Amino acid sequence: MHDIVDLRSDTLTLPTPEMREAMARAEVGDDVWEEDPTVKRLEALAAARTGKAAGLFVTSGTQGNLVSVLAQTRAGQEVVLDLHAHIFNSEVAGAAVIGGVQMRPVATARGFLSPGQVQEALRPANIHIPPTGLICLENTHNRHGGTCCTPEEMGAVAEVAHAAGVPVHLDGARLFNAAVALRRDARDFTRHVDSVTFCVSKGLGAPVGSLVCGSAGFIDRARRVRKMLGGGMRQAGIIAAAGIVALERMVDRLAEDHANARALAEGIAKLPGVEVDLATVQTNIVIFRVGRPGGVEHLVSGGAARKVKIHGIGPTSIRCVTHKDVDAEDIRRAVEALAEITRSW
Ligand code: TLP
Repeated sequence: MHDIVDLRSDTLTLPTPEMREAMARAEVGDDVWEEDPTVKRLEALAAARTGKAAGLFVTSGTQGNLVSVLAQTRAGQEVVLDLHAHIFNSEVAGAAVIGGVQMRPVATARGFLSPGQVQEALRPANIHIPPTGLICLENTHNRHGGTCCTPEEMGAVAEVAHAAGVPVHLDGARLFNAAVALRRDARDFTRHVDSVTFCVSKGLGAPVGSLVCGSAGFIDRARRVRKMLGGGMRQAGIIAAAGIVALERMVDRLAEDHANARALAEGIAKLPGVEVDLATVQTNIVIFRVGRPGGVEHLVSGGAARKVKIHGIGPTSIRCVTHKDVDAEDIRRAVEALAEITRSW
């Protein structure tokens, strides 16, 4: 039980005592010179966990995605992705600003492009038309409520892209949530893609950082792009040490977050004036709709007054994210707080 139940994001997780211990003890060097042994260990571990040849430690999921897009495209190309993809909506148009690529968003049912949609979006060779440079997938899908797609679904999409010579990037900020939820190895998902970003700073609890993984050639290019973006971090082993603990110790427990999200969603589903699609609650995110005008603000401020922090993500939607710093008792308190607010509607 915690004093404040903070459901705004899993990015709010605090490092564990074991992480702080590992950070204090970390052996470090200048990582731009590729001389930080702890960063190298984390990169090798990330590459192994995703079945790729090499890994690169980056500052954030946003930087990981940007580095991946820039390392695989050139200006004037088009990137095909879901309409609600984080890369399209929440990364400040970095790929367009810095990489000169055009985004081609496609509306999908659960956040996942189908093979047919990818086929349709691929551009023909024509002097007027921007060539397709990359397909981006997101698993789990944040804005669709933490939904997962299976490795087989990803494979079918990648097959279409690869047949056209187009690489595939996975924004796997919450890849391990998908792996735990579907009881599959992370490599089952990543074997279909050319590059992947995943975050150690979200549900896995590390204070900072994400990993980009792919072939050795891709990582060489990505390392150069990271430097261009100002992401050469010198004695970064201090933070990489926490990332190692995150990958070694914090993956399996994500199942608890998923159980808590389910309990939260079931509690919310019983409240008047709100609507939650329980089928989308597959991992640690619960998105629910509030029909009443001003209802989102009312719930967010009423929750805060009861020490339950939730996050409005639009005029009629609220997102709650479970994580290691929220337990089953906190979930009961959150449901009770929301019930109290909706009783007085
Ligand atoms: N998501 C954050 C916010 O930016 C919305 C959150 O609280 O969920 N891909 C996906 C799917 C993400 O959800 C996020 C972060 C990122 C990339 C970017 O990661 P960071 O925040 O490390 O740049």
